[in-house]
Amino acid sequence: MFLAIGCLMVICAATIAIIKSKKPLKLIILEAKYEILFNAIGSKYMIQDVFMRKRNTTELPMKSGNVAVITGGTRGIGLEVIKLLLKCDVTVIVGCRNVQQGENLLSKFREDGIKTGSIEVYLLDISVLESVRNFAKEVAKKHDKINYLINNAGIMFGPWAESRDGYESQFSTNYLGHFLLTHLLLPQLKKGGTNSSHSRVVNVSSCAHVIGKINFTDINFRSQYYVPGEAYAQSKLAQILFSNFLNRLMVNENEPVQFHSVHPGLVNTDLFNDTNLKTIVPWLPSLLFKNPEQGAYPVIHACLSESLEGKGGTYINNCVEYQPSDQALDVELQEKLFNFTKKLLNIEKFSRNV
Ligand SMILES: NC(=O)c1ccc[n+]([C@@H]2O[C@H](COP(=O)([O-])OP(=O)(O)OC[C@H]3O[C@@H](n4cnc5c(N)ncnc54)[C@H](OP(=O)(O)O)[C@@H]3O)[C@@H](O)[C@H]2O)c1
Ligand SMILES: *[C@@H]1O[C@H](CO)[C@@H](O)[C@H](O)[C@H]1NC(C)=O
Ligand SMILES: *[C@@H]1O[C@H](CO)[C@@H](O)[C@H](O)[C@H]1NC(C)=O
Ligand SMILES: *[C@@H]1O[C@H](CO)[C@@H](O)[C@H](O)[C@H]1NC(C)=O
Ligand SMILES: *[C@@H]1O[C@H](CO)[C@@H](O)[C@H](O)[C@H]1NC(C)=O
Ligand SMILES: *[C@@H]1O[C@H](CO)[C@@H](O)[C@H](O)[C@H]1NC(C)=O
Ligand SMILES: CC(=O)N[C@H]1CO[C@H](CO)[C@@H](O)[C@@H]1O
Repeated sequence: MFLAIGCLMVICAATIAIIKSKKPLKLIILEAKYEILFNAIGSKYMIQDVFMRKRNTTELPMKSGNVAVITGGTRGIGLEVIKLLLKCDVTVIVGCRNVQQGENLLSKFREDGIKTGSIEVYLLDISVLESVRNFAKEVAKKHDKINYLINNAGIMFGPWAESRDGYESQFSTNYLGHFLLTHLLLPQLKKGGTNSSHSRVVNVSSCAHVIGKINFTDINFRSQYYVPGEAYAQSKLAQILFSNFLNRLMVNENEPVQFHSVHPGLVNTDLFNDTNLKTIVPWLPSLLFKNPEQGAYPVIHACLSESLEGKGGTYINNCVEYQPSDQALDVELQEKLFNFTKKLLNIEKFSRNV
Protein backbone atom coordinates (compact mmCIF):
# COMPACT_ATOMS: atom_id res chain seq x y z
CA MET A 1 0.00 0.00 0.00
CA PHE A 2 2.63 2.55 1.15
CA LEU A 3 4.86 1.09 -1.50
CA ALA A 4 2.36 1.60 -4.31
CA ILE A 5 1.59 5.16 -3.24
CA GLY A 6 5.29 5.94 -2.82
CA CYS A 7 6.28 4.55 -6.21
CA LEU A 8 3.43 6.33 -7.93
CA MET A 9 4.36 9.63 -6.30
CA VAL A 10 7.97 9.18 -7.34
CA ILE A 11 7.12 8.30 -10.91
CA CYS A 12 4.66 11.22 -11.24
CA ALA A 13 6.95 13.76 -9.62
CA ALA A 14 9.92 12.53 -11.60
CA THR A 15 7.94 12.74 -14.83
CA ILE A 16 6.90 16.33 -14.09
CA ALA A 17 10.48 17.25 -13.17
CA ILE A 18 11.81 15.66 -16.34
CA ILE A 19 9.29 17.42 -18.58
CA LYS A 20 9.96 20.78 -16.90
CA SER A 21 13.69 20.36 -17.44
CA LYS A 22 13.25 20.82 -21.22
CA LYS A 23 15.60 17.98 -22.02
CA PRO A 24 15.59 16.30 -25.43
CA LEU A 25 12.69 13.87 -25.84
CA LYS A 26 14.97 10.89 -26.24
CA LEU A 27 16.67 11.58 -22.93
CA ILE A 28 13.31 12.12 -21.24
CA ILE A 29 12.13 8.72 -22.42
CA LEU A 30 15.36 7.05 -21.29
CA GLU A 31 15.24 8.65 -17.85
CA ALA A 32 11.58 7.74 -17.41
CA LYS A 33 12.35 4.17 -18.47
CA TYR A 34 15.05 3.77 -15.82
CA GLU A 35 12.91 5.48 -13.18
CA ILE A 36 10.17 2.93 -13.80
CA LEU A 37 12.61 -0.01 -14.00
CA PHE A 38 14.28 0.94 -10.72
CA ASN A 39 10.93 1.32 -8.98
CA ALA A 40 9.74 -2.03 -10.32
CA ILE A 41 12.87 -4.00 -9.42
CA GLY A 42 13.20 -2.19 -6.09
CA SER A 43 9.60 -2.96 -5.15
CA LYS A 44 9.99 -6.62 -6.07
CA TYR A 45 13.08 -7.03 -3.90
CA MET A 46 11.60 -4.98 -1.08
CA ILE A 47 8.55 -7.22 -0.91
CA GLN A 48 10.93 -10.17 -0.81
CA ASP A 49 12.82 -8.55 2.06
CA VAL A 50 9.58 -8.61 3.99
CA PHE A 51 8.73 -12.22 3.16
CA MET A 52 12.29 -13.40 3.72
CA ARG A 53 12.54 -11.59 7.05
CA LYS A 54 13.18 -14.79 8.96
CA ARG A 55 15.91 -15.83 6.56
CA ASN A 56 18.09 -12.74 6.80
CA THR A 57 20.01 -13.95 9.78
CA THR A 58 23.22 -15.94 10.11
CA GLU A 59 25.45 -17.42 12.79
CA LEU A 60 28.32 -15.34 14.18
CA PRO A 61 31.14 -17.88 14.65
CA MET A 62 34.39 -16.90 16.40
CA LYS A 63 37.15 -16.46 13.82
CA SER A 64 40.08 -15.44 15.99
CA GLY A 65 43.25 -14.67 14.06
CA ASN A 66 41.44 -14.18 10.75
CA VAL A 67 42.01 -11.04 8.74
CA ALA A 68 39.40 -9.13 6.72
CA VAL A 69 39.87 -6.22 4.33
CA ILE A 70 36.91 -3.93 3.66
CA THR A 71 36.58 -0.93 1.34
CA GLY A 72 34.56 1.96 2.74
CA GLY A 73 32.84 1.28 6.02
CA THR A 74 32.97 4.53 7.93
CA ARG A 75 29.18 4.60 7.55
CA GLY A 76 26.24 2.68 6.09
CA ILE A 77 26.24 -1.08 5.65
CA GLY A 78 30.03 -1.32 5.86
CA LEU A 79 30.09 0.16 9.35
CA GLU A 80 27.77 -2.56 10.63
CA VAL A 81 29.75 -5.25 8.80
CA ILE A 82 32.90 -4.12 10.64
CA LYS A 83 31.04 -4.23 13.95
CA LEU A 84 29.85 -7.79 13.39
CA LEU A 85 33.31 -8.92 12.24
CA LEU A 86 34.81 -7.51 15.45
CA LYS A 87 32.27 -9.49 17.44
CA CYS A 88 33.71 -12.57 15.69
CA ASP A 89 37.22 -11.53 16.82
CA VAL A 90 38.42 -10.75 13.29
CA THR A 91 41.20 -8.23 12.57
CA VAL A 92 39.58 -5.76 10.18
CA ILE A 93 41.63 -3.65 7.77
CA VAL A 94 39.59 -0.64 6.73
CA GLY A 95 40.35 1.24 3.51
CA CYS A 96 38.65 4.62 3.58
CA ARG A 97 39.01 8.19 2.42
CA ASN A 98 39.03 9.72 5.90
CA VAL A 99 41.59 7.85 8.03
CA GLN A 100 40.76 9.78 11.20
CA GLN A 101 37.11 8.79 10.88
CA GLY A 102 38.17 5.18 10.45
CA GLU A 103 40.39 5.25 13.49
CA ASN A 104 37.59 6.68 15.63
CA LEU A 105 35.51 3.59 14.87
CA LEU A 106 37.35 1.30 17.25
CA SER A 107 36.93 3.44 20.36
CA LYS A 108 33.26 3.82 19.52
CA PHE A 109 32.82 0.06 19.19
CA ARG A 110 34.75 -0.53 22.43
CA GLU A 111 32.39 1.90 24.16
CA ASP A 112 29.51 -0.17 22.79
CA GLY A 113 30.98 -3.12 24.68
CA ILE A 114 32.66 -5.02 21.87
CA LYS A 115 35.90 -6.29 23.38
CA THR A 116 37.12 -8.62 20.65
CA GLY A 117 38.76 -8.00 17.29
CA SER A 118 40.85 -5.06 16.15
CA ILE A 119 40.97 -2.46 13.41
CA GLU A 120 43.75 -1.13 11.18
CA VAL A 121 43.02 1.84 8.96
CA TYR A 122 44.73 2.88 5.72
CA LEU A 123 43.96 5.59 3.22
CA LEU A 124 42.00 4.39 0.19
CA ASP A 125 40.09 6.19 -2.52
CA ILE A 126 38.81 3.25 -4.51
CA SER A 127 38.04 5.45 -7.53
CA VAL A 128 41.71 6.39 -7.92
CA LEU A 129 43.89 3.58 -9.29
CA GLU A 130 47.08 4.88 -7.73
CA SER A 131 45.42 5.00 -4.33
CA VAL A 132 44.34 1.38 -4.77
CA ARG A 133 47.94 0.37 -5.55
CA ASN A 134 49.28 2.20 -2.49
CA PHE A 135 46.62 0.69 -0.24
CA ALA A 136 47.36 -2.83 -1.45
CA LYS A 137 51.07 -2.27 -0.85
CA GLU A 138 50.45 -1.12 2.73
CA VAL A 139 48.24 -4.09 3.45
CA ALA A 140 50.65 -6.58 1.90
CA LYS A 141 53.52 -5.15 3.95
CA LYS A 142 51.83 -6.17 7.19
CA HIS A 143 49.80 -9.22 6.20
CA ASP A 144 50.82 -12.15 4.08
CA LYS A 145 47.45 -13.84 4.60
CA ILE A 146 43.98 -12.43 4.09
CA ASN A 147 40.84 -14.43 4.78
CA TYR A 148 38.10 -12.07 3.58
CA LEU A 149 38.02 -9.23 1.09
CA ILE A 150 34.78 -7.24 1.18
CA ASN A 151 34.32 -4.97 -1.82
CA ASN A 152 31.77 -2.67 -0.20
CA ALA A 153 32.51 0.95 -1.12
CA GLY A 154 30.00 2.23 -3.62
CA ILE A 155 28.16 5.23 -4.99
CA MET A 156 24.79 5.50 -6.69
CA PHE A 157 23.45 7.99 -9.23
CA GLY A 158 24.59 11.58 -8.89
CA PRO A 159 25.44 13.78 -11.85
CA TRP A 160 27.99 12.85 -14.49
CA ALA A 161 31.50 12.82 -13.07
CA GLU A 162 34.80 11.47 -14.25
CA SER A 163 37.38 9.74 -12.06
CA ARG A 164 40.96 10.96 -11.95
CA ASP A 165 41.91 8.20 -14.38
CA GLY A 166 39.18 9.24 -16.81
CA TYR A 167 36.39 6.75 -16.15
CA GLU A 168 32.71 7.31 -15.46
CA SER A 169 32.45 7.66 -11.68
CA GLN A 170 30.18 4.71 -10.85
CA PHE A 171 32.09 2.34 -13.14
CA SER A 172 35.39 3.34 -11.57
CA THR A 173 34.21 3.28 -7.94
CA ASN A 174 31.92 0.27 -7.91
CA TYR A 175 33.78 -1.90 -10.39
CA LEU A 176 37.20 -0.91 -11.73
CA GLY A 177 38.92 -0.04 -8.45
CA HIS A 178 37.72 -3.28 -6.89
CA PHE A 179 38.88 -5.28 -9.90
CA LEU A 180 42.38 -3.91 -9.40
CA LEU A 181 42.29 -4.39 -5.62
CA THR A 182 41.16 -7.99 -5.97
CA HIS A 183 43.99 -8.62 -8.42
CA LEU A 184 46.60 -7.07 -6.15
CA LEU A 185 45.47 -8.91 -3.01
CA LEU A 186 44.92 -12.27 -4.71
CA PRO A 187 48.29 -13.72 -3.55
CA GLN A 188 47.40 -12.98 0.09
CA LEU A 189 43.91 -14.39 -0.39
CA LYS A 190 45.34 -17.59 -1.85
CA LYS A 191 47.59 -17.95 1.20
CA GLY A 192 44.70 -17.21 3.56
CA GLY A 193 42.57 -20.10 2.37
CA THR A 194 42.81 -23.84 2.82
CA ASN A 195 41.01 -26.70 1.09
CA SER A 196 38.55 -27.00 3.94
CA SER A 197 38.25 -23.28 4.64
CA HIS A 198 38.42 -21.14 1.52
CA SER A 199 39.21 -17.48 1.79
CA ARG A 200 36.35 -15.41 0.44
CA VAL A 201 35.87 -12.35 -1.72
CA VAL A 202 32.48 -10.76 -1.22
CA ASN A 203 31.09 -8.11 -3.52
CA VAL A 204 28.34 -5.95 -2.28
CA SER A 205 26.46 -5.83 -5.55
CA SER A 206 22.80 -5.01 -6.02
CA CYS A 207 19.50 -6.18 -7.39
CA ALA A 208 19.96 -3.33 -9.86
CA HIS A 209 22.26 -5.62 -11.85
CA VAL A 210 19.11 -7.20 -13.29
CA ILE A 211 18.48 -4.20 -15.54
CA GLY A 212 22.14 -3.63 -16.37
CA LYS A 213 23.92 -4.14 -19.65
CA ILE A 214 27.57 -3.73 -20.52
CA ASN A 215 28.26 -1.33 -23.36
CA PHE A 216 31.78 -2.24 -24.47
CA THR A 217 31.94 0.41 -27.18
CA ASP A 218 31.12 3.20 -24.76
CA ILE A 219 31.70 1.98 -21.21
CA ASN A 220 31.99 5.59 -19.93
CA PHE A 221 28.76 6.92 -21.52
CA ARG A 222 30.64 9.55 -23.46
CA SER A 223 28.79 9.34 -26.78
CA GLN A 224 25.31 8.58 -25.47
CA TYR A 225 22.98 10.26 -23.01
CA TYR A 226 24.08 9.84 -19.39
CA VAL A 227 21.37 8.23 -17.32
CA PRO A 228 22.89 7.66 -13.87
CA GLY A 229 20.62 4.68 -13.18
CA GLU A 230 21.81 2.98 -16.34
CA ALA A 231 25.44 3.47 -15.33
CA TYR A 232 24.80 2.17 -11.80
CA ALA A 233 23.13 -0.95 -13.17
CA GLN A 234 26.06 -1.49 -15.56
CA SER A 235 28.58 -1.26 -12.72
CA LYS A 236 26.64 -3.69 -10.53
CA LEU A 237 26.21 -6.22 -13.34
CA ALA A 238 29.94 -5.96 -14.05
CA GLN A 239 30.70 -6.91 -10.44
CA ILE A 240 28.68 -10.12 -10.61
CA LEU A 241 30.08 -11.10 -14.00
CA PHE A 242 33.57 -10.68 -12.64
CA SER A 243 32.83 -12.51 -9.44
CA ASN A 244 31.51 -15.52 -11.31
CA PHE A 245 34.42 -15.53 -13.76
CA LEU A 246 37.00 -15.39 -11.01
CA ASN A 247 35.35 -18.11 -9.03
CA ARG A 248 35.64 -20.46 -12.01
CA LEU A 249 39.25 -19.41 -12.48
CA MET A 250 40.11 -20.26 -8.87
CA VAL A 251 38.43 -23.66 -9.18
CA ASN A 252 40.45 -24.35 -12.36
CA GLU A 253 43.68 -23.27 -10.72
CA ASN A 254 42.89 -25.31 -7.58
CA GLU A 255 43.19 -22.23 -5.40
CA PRO A 256 41.30 -22.03 -2.09
CA VAL A 257 39.57 -18.72 -2.81
CA GLN A 258 35.83 -18.41 -3.43
CA PHE A 259 33.74 -15.48 -4.65
CA HIS A 260 30.26 -14.32 -3.70
CA SER A 261 28.04 -11.46 -4.79
CA VAL A 262 25.55 -10.10 -2.31
CA HIS A 263 22.43 -8.02 -2.59
CA PRO A 264 22.17 -6.64 0.97
CA GLY A 265 18.48 -5.77 0.63
CA LEU A 266 17.08 -2.28 0.28
CA VAL A 267 18.80 -0.51 3.11
CA ASN A 268 18.17 3.01 4.35
CA THR A 269 21.58 4.68 3.94
CA ASP A 270 23.01 7.88 2.44
CA LEU A 271 23.41 5.93 -0.79
CA PHE A 272 19.91 7.12 -1.67
CA ASN A 273 20.70 10.83 -1.16
CA ASP A 274 20.70 11.49 -4.90
CA THR A 275 17.54 9.55 -5.74
CA ASN A 276 14.07 10.89 -6.47
CA LEU A 277 12.85 8.49 -3.79
CA LYS A 278 14.73 10.29 -1.02
CA THR A 279 13.89 13.78 -2.29
CA ILE A 280 10.21 13.20 -3.07
CA VAL A 281 9.07 10.62 -0.50
CA PRO A 282 11.75 10.65 2.24
CA TRP A 283 9.38 8.83 4.63
CA LEU A 284 9.33 5.72 2.46
CA PRO A 285 12.90 4.44 3.01
CA SER A 286 12.74 4.99 6.76
CA LEU A 287 9.40 3.23 6.91
CA LEU A 288 9.98 0.29 4.60
CA PHE A 289 13.70 -0.27 4.12
CA LYS A 290 16.04 -2.35 6.27
CA ASN A 291 18.33 -0.59 8.69
CA PRO A 292 22.10 -0.83 8.08
CA GLU A 293 22.57 -3.60 10.64
CA GLN A 294 19.98 -5.75 8.93
CA GLY A 295 21.69 -5.01 5.63
CA ALA A 296 25.02 -6.18 7.05
CA TYR A 297 23.82 -9.71 7.84
CA PRO A 298 23.78 -11.01 4.25
CA VAL A 299 27.37 -9.73 3.83
CA ILE A 300 28.48 -11.46 7.04
CA HIS A 301 26.71 -14.61 5.90
CA ALA A 302 28.72 -14.61 2.65
CA CYS A 303 31.96 -14.11 4.61
CA LEU A 304 31.55 -16.50 7.50
CA SER A 305 28.82 -19.05 6.98
CA GLU A 306 29.91 -22.67 7.14
CA SER A 307 27.01 -23.53 4.84
CA LEU A 308 28.70 -21.72 1.93
CA GLU A 309 32.05 -23.51 2.18
CA GLY A 310 33.03 -24.66 -1.32
CA LYS A 311 30.00 -22.94 -2.84
CA GLY A 312 31.61 -19.95 -4.51
CA GLY A 313 30.17 -18.17 -7.52
CA THR A 314 26.86 -17.68 -5.79
CA TYR A 315 24.61 -14.66 -5.45
CA ILE A 316 23.21 -14.10 -1.98
CA ASN A 317 19.99 -12.27 -1.18
CA ASN A 318 18.89 -12.12 2.46
CA CYS A 319 21.25 -14.91 3.53
CA VAL A 320 20.00 -17.40 0.97
CA GLU A 321 21.38 -18.36 -2.43
CA TYR A 322 19.45 -16.65 -5.16
CA GLN A 323 19.29 -16.64 -8.95
CA PRO A 324 20.97 -13.61 -10.54
CA SER A 325 19.95 -12.45 -14.03
CA ASP A 326 20.69 -14.67 -17.04
CA GLN A 327 23.21 -12.10 -18.25
CA ALA A 328 25.18 -12.38 -15.02
CA LEU A 329 25.54 -16.10 -15.73
CA ASP A 330 26.63 -15.65 -19.36
CA VAL A 331 30.06 -17.27 -19.40
CA GLU A 332 31.18 -15.63 -22.64
CA LEU A 333 30.14 -12.18 -21.45
CA GLN A 334 32.06 -12.77 -18.21
CA GLU A 335 35.21 -13.61 -20.14
CA LYS A 336 34.77 -10.71 -22.53
CA LEU A 337 34.46 -8.26 -19.64
CA PHE A 338 37.45 -9.81 -17.90
CA ASN A 339 39.61 -9.46 -21.02
CA PHE A 340 38.36 -5.92 -21.55
CA THR A 341 39.10 -4.83 -17.97
CA LYS A 342 42.52 -6.44 -17.87
CA LYS A 343 43.40 -4.41 -20.92
CA LEU A 344 42.08 -1.16 -19.42
CA LEU A 345 44.31 -1.71 -16.40
CA ASN A 346 47.33 -3.03 -18.30
CA ILE A 347 47.33 -6.22 -16.27
CA GLU A 348 49.59 -8.77 -17.90
CA LYS A 349 48.61 -11.77 -15.81
CA PHE A 350 45.71 -11.60 -13.38
CA SER A 351 46.45 -14.92 -11.75
CA ARG A 352 48.62 -17.94 -12.57
CA ASN A 353 47.13 -18.89 -15.94
CA VAL A 354 45.40 -15.84 -17.36
N1 LIG B 1 21.65 0.66 0.52
C1 LIG B 1 21.09 -0.21 -0.31
O1 LIG B 1 19.88 -0.39 -0.34
C2 LIG B 1 21.95 -1.02 -1.21
C3 LIG B 1 21.32 -1.92 -2.08
C4 LIG B 1 22.10 -2.67 -2.92
C5 LIG B 1 23.48 -2.54 -2.90
N2 LIG B 1 24.08 -1.66 -2.05
C6 LIG B 1 25.54 -1.56 -2.06
O2 LIG B 1 26.05 -1.59 -0.76
C7 LIG B 1 27.31 -0.93 -0.71
C8 LIG B 1 27.37 -0.01 0.50
O3 LIG B 1 26.37 0.96 0.36
P1 LIG B 1 25.71 1.75 1.58
O4 LIG B 1 24.25 1.59 1.39
O5 LIG B 1 26.34 1.37 2.83
O6 LIG B 1 26.09 3.25 1.15
P2 LIG B 1 26.66 4.47 1.97
O7 LIG B 1 26.05 4.56 3.31
O8 LIG B 1 26.53 5.61 1.03
O9 LIG B 1 28.20 4.09 2.17
C9 LIG B 1 29.07 4.04 1.09
C10 LIG B 1 30.46 3.78 1.60
O10 LIG B 1 31.33 3.74 0.46
C11 LIG B 1 32.41 4.63 0.70
N3 LIG B 1 32.94 5.19 -0.55
C12 LIG B 1 32.26 5.78 -1.56
N4 LIG B 1 33.10 6.16 -2.51
C13 LIG B 1 34.35 5.83 -2.09
C14 LIG B 1 35.65 5.99 -2.64
N5 LIG B 1 35.86 6.58 -3.81
N6 LIG B 1 36.70 5.50 -1.93
C15 LIG B 1 36.52 4.90 -0.75
N7 LIG B 1 35.32 4.72 -0.18
C16 LIG B 1 34.25 5.20 -0.85
C17 LIG B 1 31.85 5.70 1.59
O11 LIG B 1 32.90 6.34 2.25
P3 LIG B 1 32.93 7.94 2.51
O12 LIG B 1 32.37 8.11 3.88
O13 LIG B 1 34.36 8.32 2.39
O14 LIG B 1 32.08 8.59 1.46
C18 LIG B 1 30.97 4.87 2.51
O15 LIG B 1 31.73 4.27 3.53
C19 LIG B 1 27.46 -0.23 -2.05
O16 LIG B 1 28.34 -0.99 -2.86
C20 LIG B 1 26.07 -0.27 -2.62
O17 LIG B 1 26.06 -0.25 -4.02
C21 LIG B 1 23.34 -0.90 -1.19
C1 LIG C 1 33.76 -7.66 -7.33
O1 LIG C 1 33.86 -6.84 -8.40
C2 LIG C 1 35.15 -6.33 -8.56
C3 LIG C 1 35.07 -5.38 -9.61
O2 LIG C 1 34.19 -4.44 -9.15
C4 LIG C 1 36.08 -7.42 -8.82
O3 LIG C 1 37.37 -6.93 -8.90
C5 LIG C 1 35.97 -8.37 -7.70
O4 LIG C 1 36.76 -9.45 -7.90
C6 LIG C 1 34.58 -8.82 -7.58
N1 LIG C 1 34.44 -9.71 -6.51
C7 LIG C 1 33.32 -10.31 -6.32
C8 LIG C 1 33.26 -11.21 -5.18
O5 LIG C 1 32.36 -10.15 -7.06
C1 LIG D 1 43.75 -29.10 -2.11
O1 LIG D 1 42.94 -29.60 -3.15
C2 LIG D 1 43.58 -29.59 -4.42
C3 LIG D 1 42.59 -30.03 -5.47
O2 LIG D 1 41.51 -30.71 -4.94
C4 LIG D 1 44.82 -30.47 -4.37
O3 LIG D 1 45.48 -30.40 -5.61
C5 LIG D 1 45.74 -29.99 -3.28
O4 LIG D 1 46.84 -30.86 -3.14
C6 LIG D 1 45.02 -29.91 -1.95
N1 LIG D 1 45.90 -29.30 -0.97
C7 LIG D 1 46.04 -29.76 0.26
C8 LIG D 1 46.99 -29.02 1.15
O5 LIG D 1 45.42 -30.72 0.66
C1 LIG E 1 26.44 1.64 -26.79
O1 LIG E 1 26.86 2.95 -26.95
C2 LIG E 1 26.76 3.42 -28.28
C3 LIG E 1 27.25 4.84 -28.30
O2 LIG E 1 28.61 4.86 -28.43
C4 LIG E 1 25.33 3.36 -28.78
O3 LIG E 1 25.30 3.73 -30.15
C5 LIG E 1 24.82 1.94 -28.61
O4 LIG E 1 23.45 1.91 -28.96
C6 LIG E 1 25.00 1.47 -27.19
N1 LIG E 1 24.60 0.08 -27.10
C7 LIG E 1 23.74 -0.35 -26.21
C8 LIG E 1 23.46 -1.81 -26.23
O5 LIG E 1 23.21 0.39 -25.42
C1 LIG F 1 22.84 12.53 2.94
O1 LIG F 1 21.78 13.33 3.42
C2 LIG F 1 21.78 13.46 4.85
C3 LIG F 1 20.52 14.20 5.25
O2 LIG F 1 20.33 15.30 4.45
C4 LIG F 1 23.06 14.20 5.27
O3 LIG F 1 23.08 14.33 6.68
C5 LIG F 1 24.26 13.38 4.82
O4 LIG F 1 25.46 14.05 5.13
C6 LIG F 1 24.20 13.10 3.32
N1 LIG F 1 25.28 12.20 2.98
C7 LIG F 1 25.99 12.29 1.88
C8 LIG F 1 27.05 11.28 1.68
O5 LIG F 1 25.80 13.15 1.05
C1 LIG G 1 39.85 -13.54 -23.84
O1 LIG G 1 41.26 -13.52 -24.04
C2 LIG G 1 41.80 -14.82 -24.22
C3 LIG G 1 43.31 -14.70 -24.22
O2 LIG G 1 43.73 -13.66 -25.03
C4 LIG G 1 41.25 -15.40 -25.52
O3 LIG G 1 41.76 -16.70 -25.71
C5 LIG G 1 39.73 -15.47 -25.39
O4 LIG G 1 39.18 -15.93 -26.62
C6 LIG G 1 39.15 -14.11 -25.06
N1 LIG G 1 37.72 -14.30 -24.79
C7 LIG G 1 36.76 -13.51 -25.22
C8 LIG G 1 35.34 -13.89 -24.90
O5 LIG G 1 36.97 -12.50 -25.84
C1 LIG H 1 13.76 -7.51 8.02
C2 LIG H 1 14.94 -7.91 8.82
O1 LIG H 1 15.99 -7.58 8.42
N1 LIG H 1 14.76 -8.65 9.92
C3 LIG H 1 15.78 -9.14 10.81
C4 LIG H 1 17.07 -9.48 10.12
O2 LIG H 1 18.04 -9.93 11.04
C5 LIG H 1 18.35 -9.04 12.08
C6 LIG H 1 19.43 -9.65 12.91
O3 LIG H 1 19.06 -10.90 13.35
C7 LIG H 1 17.11 -8.71 12.88
O4 LIG H 1 17.43 -7.75 13.87
C8 LIG H 1 16.06 -8.17 11.94
O5 LIG H 1 14.87 -7.91 12.64
